[in-house]
Amino acid sequence: MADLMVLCSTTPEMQLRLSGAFDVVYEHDLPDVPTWLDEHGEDIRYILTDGHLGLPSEVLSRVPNLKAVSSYGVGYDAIDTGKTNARGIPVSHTPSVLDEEVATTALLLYLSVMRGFVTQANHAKAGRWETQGGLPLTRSADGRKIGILGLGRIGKALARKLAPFGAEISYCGRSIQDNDYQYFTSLTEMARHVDVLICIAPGGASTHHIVNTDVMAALGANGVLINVGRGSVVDEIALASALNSGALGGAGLDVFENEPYIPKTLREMPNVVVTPHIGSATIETRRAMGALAVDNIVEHKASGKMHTPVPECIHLFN
Ligand code: NAP
Ligand code: 8YV
Repeated sequence: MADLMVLCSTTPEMQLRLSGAFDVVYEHDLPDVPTWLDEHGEDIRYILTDGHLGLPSEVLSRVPNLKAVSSYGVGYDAIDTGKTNARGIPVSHTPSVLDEEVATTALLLYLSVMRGFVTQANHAKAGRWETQGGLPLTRSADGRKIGILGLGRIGKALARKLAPFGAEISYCGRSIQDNDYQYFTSLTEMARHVDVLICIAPGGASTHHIVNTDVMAALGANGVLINVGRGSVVDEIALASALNSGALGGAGLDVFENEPYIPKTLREMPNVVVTPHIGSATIETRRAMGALAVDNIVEHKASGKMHTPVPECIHLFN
């Protein structure tokens, strides 16, 4: 009788530990999850998922005895914590262990867009340097004004990594913080002030499309937008239009509104660098995230506690 359902992909290390603590059923082994749950859902006590898959309502509604959910990732906008809280089910995620990796991804996108790195590399690899000569000059990534939307754990790691590039950092969020960076309450005002806007804010209703046409216009024709937070934060249609018209100078995107779909216009523009949601995707960081995701449900089974519950469900442990 399986007591743990795994919805997300897992590493061999995670599978080994899970099999020692639970009777595991993997979603990918089932021809049809809802049909299987209609028969066995009462036995499921734990679910392991990730930030992409979240907790589908057709799963949650079929597991009446669910005790806890562990998500293999820090962003949990795909999990309806209102619904899980209403049933007294705690949710955990994997904060902190991926900060440096995701910040490095943002930095790579920033440097790539400013220096036209992907276009330049493709030009050289395709042998076009010999036949067509060099490409136009690019823009320096040194000494720029950079605005961070979402100066949280990852945003702070990114600000630190930008310091050696002489970046002048400002940030926008719901609250002012105790640091030396310049704070903006208005995202449009910050966009007007900076050369580059880097988004590392969570998804969800409160951030949906907050990077809109006005924000892109404020960044301007030489402005650059980088998004490593969630695709839903940026109005993707407005972005394609701003880049097409030249109202915005360039973009570096790791996250998209309808992943894994990336609009063709964004894929084809030379001033846009796209990556397939690889912010945390290294062996080392996924190992740390996997260990924490497993620790959370193993601990819950042993003691009823979790190491890193999401803030919305902390009260369930009091
Ligand atoms: P965090 O420490 O909670 O930081 C989130 C920041 O966003 C905070 O500074 C918060 O500041 C700000 N924020 C939250 N809601 C906001 C709103 N409505 N308007 C403006 N700012 C808002 O989270 P984190 O660990 O740094 O992770 C941030 C996000 O990165 C995750 O939620 C996830 O979506 C994304 N992520 C992406 C990847 C990837 O592979 N690309 C990997 C990991 C994480 P205030 O509270 O002051 O508003
Ligand atoms: C992962 C992420 O790709 O942690 C997050 O919020 O977006 C990424 O680290 C995702 O959670 C799947 O594991």
